[in-house]
Amino acid sequence: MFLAVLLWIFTGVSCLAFAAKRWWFPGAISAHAEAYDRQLGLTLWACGAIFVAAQLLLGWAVYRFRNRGQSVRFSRGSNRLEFTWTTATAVVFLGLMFSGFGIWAKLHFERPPADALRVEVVAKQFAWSYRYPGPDGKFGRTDVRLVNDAAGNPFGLDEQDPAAQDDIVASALRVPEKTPVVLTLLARDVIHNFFVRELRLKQDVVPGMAIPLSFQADRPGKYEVACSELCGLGHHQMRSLLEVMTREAFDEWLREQAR
Ligand SMILES: [Cu+2]
Repeated sequence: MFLAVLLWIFTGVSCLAFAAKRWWFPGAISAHAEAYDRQLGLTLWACGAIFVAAQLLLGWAVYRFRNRGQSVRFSRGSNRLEFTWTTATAVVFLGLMFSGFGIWAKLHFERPPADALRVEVVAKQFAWSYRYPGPDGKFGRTDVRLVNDAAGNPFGLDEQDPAAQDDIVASALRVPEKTPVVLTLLARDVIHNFFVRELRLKQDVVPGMAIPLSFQADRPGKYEVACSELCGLGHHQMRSLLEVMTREAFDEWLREQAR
């Protein structure tokens, strides 16, 4: 009896903890992030409903078959019940998987528009750097031998190349709101991970690979870019800023940098 009540209380408290949303994600700032949240909500509702039903039934079974001095009885189970709930579980599981897969695939496989803002990102122990092509719209040549952090050249920009001279290198990622952005993620040493909570985006950055990652942030503000792959002793310090700006503020910033 006591155990049954305890189970029901435990179930109620768990539901309340979720319903209160006291410890929840920071607000979503992109359509992808909102779709992702809806998918998570759907998964939580499906799992939550099954969890509550299972706990209530368990409590009921504990209560109903409590020891009242009766003789023991055994059940041989039911094939039909087994078949029904196994099938139902498979349908729910696959349904959730396929609807979630669509959100993931849209982000990673859909081609961004040709006029998307392109930014190169280089990750190294333990900092992020960002490169914009500058007014000519072209990324200049880089050479790994020219990489020099002390001189402010984390990309190894080759100043001999005219296209490189106007490239803008920054330590924060600034993007205009409601604009498609394509990042090219590069790593100089070990595996890092580009993670912005509000975008619900997380992508490994792997040495030797140029990994494209697109997003569109719709809400201006400042958000943390954190490295989300344990990459060494200074991993905890490896963070920078994503600043989503209004179109005018961004254009102004770009002009300022170009000067
Ligand atoms: Cu890292």
